[in-house]
Amino acid sequence: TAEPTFAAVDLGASSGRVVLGRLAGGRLETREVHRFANGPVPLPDGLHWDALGLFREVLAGLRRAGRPVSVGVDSWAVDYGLLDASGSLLGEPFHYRDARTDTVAESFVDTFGAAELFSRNGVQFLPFNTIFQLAASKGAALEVAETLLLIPDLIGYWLTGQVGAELTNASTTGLLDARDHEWSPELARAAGVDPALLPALRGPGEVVGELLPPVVAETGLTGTSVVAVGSHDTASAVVGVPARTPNFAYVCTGTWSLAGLELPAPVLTEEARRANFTNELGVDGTVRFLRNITGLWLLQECLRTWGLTSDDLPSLLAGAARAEPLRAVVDAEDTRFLAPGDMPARIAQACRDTGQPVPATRAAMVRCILESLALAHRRALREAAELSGRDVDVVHLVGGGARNELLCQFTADALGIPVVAGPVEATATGNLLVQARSAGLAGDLAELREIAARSHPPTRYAPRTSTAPWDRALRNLPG
Ligand code: LFR
Repeated sequence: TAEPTFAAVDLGASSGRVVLGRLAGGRLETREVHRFANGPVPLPDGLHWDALGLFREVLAGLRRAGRPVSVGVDSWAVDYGLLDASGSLLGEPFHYRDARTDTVAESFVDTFGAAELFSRNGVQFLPFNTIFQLAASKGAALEVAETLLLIPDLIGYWLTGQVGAELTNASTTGLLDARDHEWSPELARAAGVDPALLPALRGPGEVVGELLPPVVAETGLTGTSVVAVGSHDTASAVVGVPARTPNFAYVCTGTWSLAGLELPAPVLTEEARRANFTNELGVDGTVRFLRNITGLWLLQECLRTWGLTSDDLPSLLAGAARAEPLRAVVDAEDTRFLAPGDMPARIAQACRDTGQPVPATRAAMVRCILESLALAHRRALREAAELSGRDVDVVHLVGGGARNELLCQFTADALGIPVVAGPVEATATGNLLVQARSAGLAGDLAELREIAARSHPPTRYAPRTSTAPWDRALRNLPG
């Protein structure tokens, strides 16, 4: 048919995909045309991303994309590539799980002042924030670098030759001023870099540029432009939340769980800082007031340690469903779970440290992980509501975890309010909807969400139990 199509490139920390979408009858029809694995690559100088490999997969996906009007790129946040004066990439980008920021981040905060930093950038303390990665950089690359490009902007540059910094992702760096939404030269200098390294900002919906001739030759696409979307995957995922009422909270699940609220303005109070909340920018001037929770990374790393794959998940989850409830829980925000490694051993140690029984079987371990995530979702969402003075009557759980029935049910049970699950591909959905709007086919955020709701009828999980056992379990967690 004649409806225009759009292509979303969505790069997650464990997998990437290219998804086509078009609006038909007020619904977004989507089709995944390419999916590929992603993950950290250990090199002698630390953990990296295979950025060139990712770009090759992007091209392979676009080759199967038909004739899209535009392409939008989103990915995980904070990581970047450096370009020299001729536009060459100076080394493979570091992975945010690399250990080089471990001590630097804390000493940076001590010197600068935690309260001072938060009052300027409004960002949660995570050791891998771009500002700390830059402060931790050694090597010659930074000395000759002319331009820093966040991952989606790097892919955008390779597609079009145009440089820029998309706003939602820029807001995760810790280098953006939380009030005027401009780069902060003082923060850049504090991180030891020339503010000129940071390219001009651009907002979701703006045209990035046209495909370069080698890209056209490789993909066969002519007349396709690249459009900036909410290039932080979480920004796109929140656009794709099928909320129909204002008092909603969300949990964007995947490698991470991002649990919080959409607000019209940042919460920059001392209480919000102490509770380690972040104020990331969303599409249309919204603020994502949320906390990062380690997420399904806990499960992914267990599978890897056990030599299993996602094919083994259904039987593990069936076992977890039969395991004893709330025998042991861990703090899913503990930074000890950040680096790749033997996750079952770390979880066992965390249980010992808090005087709880160590999960004795794999099924018990999986149950412990899912209940710990549910508890962390509850804690973050209740605090978000309190700190912002918002009521929450429904939680939208989107992303990969939406197909995990136990995770959805436990989250509803722990919070005592309904969880509405889906879409699984909320990020690609939000990416595509912003492109469709840029082409003049949709209106405000509420309308985009209405389209999302019509397109992917979500599954509702009502709380089954009282929250009392969860209240008790919470006492086993530090803090
Ligand atoms: C989720 C996410 C989070 C960000 C983390 C690291 O994929 O983008 O929002 O804090 O990855 O970049």
